[in-house]
Amino acid sequence: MAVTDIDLDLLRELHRQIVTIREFETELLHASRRGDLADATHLCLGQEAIAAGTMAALRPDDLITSTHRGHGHCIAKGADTRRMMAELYGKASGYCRGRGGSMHIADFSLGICGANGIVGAGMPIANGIALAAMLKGTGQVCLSFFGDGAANQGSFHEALNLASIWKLPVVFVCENNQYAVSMAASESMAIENVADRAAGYGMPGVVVDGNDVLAVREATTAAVGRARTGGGPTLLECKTYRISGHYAMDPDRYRPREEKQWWEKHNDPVERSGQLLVERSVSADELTALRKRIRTEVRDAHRLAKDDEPCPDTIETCADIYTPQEPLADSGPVPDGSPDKTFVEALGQAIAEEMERDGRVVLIGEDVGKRGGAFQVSAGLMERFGTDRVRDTPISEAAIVGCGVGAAMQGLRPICEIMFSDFVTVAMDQIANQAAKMRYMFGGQVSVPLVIRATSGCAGRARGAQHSQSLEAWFMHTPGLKVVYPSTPAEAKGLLTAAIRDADPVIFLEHKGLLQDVGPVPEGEYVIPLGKAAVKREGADLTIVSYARAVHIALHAAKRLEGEGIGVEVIDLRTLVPLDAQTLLASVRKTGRVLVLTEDCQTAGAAAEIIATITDNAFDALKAAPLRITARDVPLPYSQPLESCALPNSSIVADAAKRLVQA
Ligand SMILES: Cc1ncc(C[n+]2csc(CCOP(=O)(O)OP(=O)(O)O)c2C)c(N)n1
Repeated sequence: MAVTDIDLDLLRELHRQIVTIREFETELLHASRRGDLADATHLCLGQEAIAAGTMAALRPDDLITSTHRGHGHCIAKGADTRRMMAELYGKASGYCRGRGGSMHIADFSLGICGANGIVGAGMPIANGIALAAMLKGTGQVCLSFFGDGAANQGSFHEALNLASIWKLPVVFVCENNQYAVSMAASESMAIENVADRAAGYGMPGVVVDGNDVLAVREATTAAVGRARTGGGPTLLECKTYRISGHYAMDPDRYRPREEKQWWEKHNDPVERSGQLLVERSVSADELTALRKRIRTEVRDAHRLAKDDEPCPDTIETCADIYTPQEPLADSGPVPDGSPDKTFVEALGQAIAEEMERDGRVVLIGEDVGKRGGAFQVSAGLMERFGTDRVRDTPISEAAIVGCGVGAAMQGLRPICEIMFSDFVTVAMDQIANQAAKMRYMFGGQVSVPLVIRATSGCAGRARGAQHSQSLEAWFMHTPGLKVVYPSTPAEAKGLLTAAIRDADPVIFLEHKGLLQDVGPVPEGEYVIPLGKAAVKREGADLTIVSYARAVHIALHAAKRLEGEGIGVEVIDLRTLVPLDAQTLLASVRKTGRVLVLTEDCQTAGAAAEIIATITDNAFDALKAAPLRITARDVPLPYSQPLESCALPNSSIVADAAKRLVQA
């Protein structure tokens, strides 16, 4: 399209945005050089036209995920530079109340669904955002920005594939500034263009001059139009160059000086967009005045943020990790006459009832649909609720969980199934860096009501080290997650129902050794609020604290000890985060002796944390040092005798309990 055909006001606006980004980033560069700013400030100098050009193709309610180099995206999407500056200075009036900083600016009211400090992480999340838009029928499109370096991350490949097969309304925008820190794109890829990879995922790949704002706008308009009308994703590669170092204080010795100078002198987006206005008879004086005005505005914003805005109150240090919510009503004991069900059936019932009750609940995972889940938990749900809400995925754990994160942020209630908890390793960034941190990092702007279900523990079926591990301690160690691990079919139903209704990310572990257990399960709505332990057996001499299958080992040992005149109280924690310290400590105060039993291994494990809670709060009540019986610190072996030797059993527990009572 010829420049004469473009609305002059639009050209002015594009140039204004480009200049604003340039002035903002230049101001930050100077502030960093003076030592005023954190050095993890990544500037997008030289890349401004991509932000302005892409955003000009969007509706105001369209959405974006951004990167560590995301100031320009935020400004072009309408963010307030004063609040951005305040965030960069860690001030209370910043976008994330000082908790996010340069790499985590978000404004959900403007559709800025978060910049991201993890290279490549935004793309799976964008899929979830787009999925929510698609299922809600809003017509929104999500742009997901990333760099040439990020195109070598697994998350890129998983996300593009999933977006393509699900025809999600997303546009993947690669800002190819030709370097990932010091590594040139030509060294990190064996092909010329990132966009060439689109062919492998069955979507259009488009290369555009990223310093030509109108070309960027035109290409984005086409891609957005395609996405909005059900045509699916596009990979849009904008070729550009960052004219500053990787971060503000980067000495940047790895790029030829002449190369930098060429881009600065001959391909500067500010000059080029200004030239478009000159061609439309806008005077040089007007452009100079505009730049001066913007510079003053940016400097005022900077001064205000640095000198005048207050820091957050330290009382806020631990705010917004979890979402404040009304406590759920406890359905109470299992009614007499409740029909017997397996653990698997109880889980399936909880999901089905919640899907029936709440149209926002969707199930995502490998084989969850046609096959009914690896363990048959979701059998029949695809037929009942349709393929929109029960979604089979490729084997792409990071894409599955990332999709859940994005969809949850946009108001769905996704349940992501990971077949075996051992496989969460592949999705751990999305769990620990994204789901767990979003709410806090973005200053409480957003909640992530996501359930990640995974079978866990050892079923005694010789599944070996990569299908048997107990990984609850990893999740307990991650602020922002809740961790649930039930021991009976009824509790599986009640707790999963509560997990799905919870506003925060919940890791819901299903012990493989319990899946075929049978027990009474209430019909209809049945809720056990998270964070409530159960006293499974009362006793006066010793408390055994446990959860999941180990509870049954504890009960077995307790029964044996009863014959020997030892009264054992068994506490089933049911939820590890939040931990019901009240029930735990009340029992310890009553018996004065405690044994913590887990199938988790010992070092830095769940048992250590539970014991620390006891000694921190009830040391005075203890008649003997607390004891822990755990799995040995080994990857679980395959051979049956070895596997048994690695795990606790009721004889070991009973013997230890006797010693403890006699101590
Ligand atoms: C998963 C991950 N690995 C490494 C880093 C450190 N890191 C931050 S930015 C960056 C380079 C990213 O390059 P690219 O994707 O091309 O974006 P650019 O910085 O060029 O905008 C690296 C390696 C990170 N933040 N996250």
